[in-house]
Amino acid sequence: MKRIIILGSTGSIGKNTLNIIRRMNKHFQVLALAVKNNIRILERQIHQFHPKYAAVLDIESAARLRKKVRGVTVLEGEEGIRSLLELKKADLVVNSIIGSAGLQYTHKAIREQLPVALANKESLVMAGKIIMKLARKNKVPIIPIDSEHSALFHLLKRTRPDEIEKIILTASGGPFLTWRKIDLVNVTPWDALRHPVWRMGSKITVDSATMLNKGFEIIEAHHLFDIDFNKIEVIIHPQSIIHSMIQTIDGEIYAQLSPPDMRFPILSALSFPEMIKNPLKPLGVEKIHRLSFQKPDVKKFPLLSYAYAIGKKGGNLPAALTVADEIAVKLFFERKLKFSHIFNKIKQIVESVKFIKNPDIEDIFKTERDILTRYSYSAQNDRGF
Ligand code: MN3
Repeated sequence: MKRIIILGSTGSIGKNTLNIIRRMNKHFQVLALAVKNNIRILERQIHQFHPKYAAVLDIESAARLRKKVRGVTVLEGEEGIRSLLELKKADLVVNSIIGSAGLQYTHKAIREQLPVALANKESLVMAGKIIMKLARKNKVPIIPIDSEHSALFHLLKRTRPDEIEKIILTASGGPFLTWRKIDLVNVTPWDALRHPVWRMGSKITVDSATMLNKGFEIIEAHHLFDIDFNKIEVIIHPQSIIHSMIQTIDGEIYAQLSPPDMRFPILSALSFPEMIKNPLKPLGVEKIHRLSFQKPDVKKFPLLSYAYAIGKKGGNLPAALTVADEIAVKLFFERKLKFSHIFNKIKQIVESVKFIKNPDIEDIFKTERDILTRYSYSAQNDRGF
């Protein structure tokens, strides 16, 4: 029986994780749940899963929850969430917090030698070098939940690093794949939120529309698998059936296929290093009539090549890119920034940051704080989970 802590349990990945745990309660047990402020859903989750601990980032919401639930210790604030990661009984933490707010908890979990099932890609985008080095030193596995990286994690198990010619990250292309560049100027948040294949949170859906999500995933893959940027390729695959591929030096290509349902990579992360029989219906290959692929249009989606460039420069710039995107997406939702101006806004913010070549974790947090302060963006209220 694995005892699991879920950070961000009321978000899309958090709910899918609980869905899997409910179906597989012989294997998994919820030890603690943490949320930003959605205590209405958290209360239901507490009644259903009986965790020993809960943590709520928002202090007033934590106080309200305490009056409503019994038999569960309710902690509060960032400190409260961090203290969950010190629980000696925990076997795994699922970090599904949204955005840069998730980094500190990934870092803390690894310091506490707690294995991490990582849905918060920002942790690796912002501080991949630091996180991976610490994980190696503390012998802590980081198991990706992001579907492409989950695919690669399994595909790469059977090969040596020198056998890899390249890895091929698939991308759905998002809602604007077939739109003309000129029509992207007047895109509304509503247009951007209509993702054709995946049902996800709103931030990642917009990132998918700009394709910066794929840019982040390139940086994530670079750190997670210690693979050169030049060996990472992106291919558009609108059906999202193949979640990624690897090409070995002998010219073979290996692919991983499953339905576009996050519960598949979640189950595989929860059960690692074991493999457990999946209660969900697997892909019926006989029902697939078409798998198509095309090269991404980097003119239409400039953030994709920009993310490559920022990833290669490294240092504190990928962290700046992450935070700049959070600000730009927020402005877009507030209708203060046009969709077609997201790229320039992000570029402008990243270029204003002082470059640090070999940052430590404090430099990363400082880079983040500096940008947020400049845009008077409140970390407590606006971000995460
Ligand atoms: Mn993905």
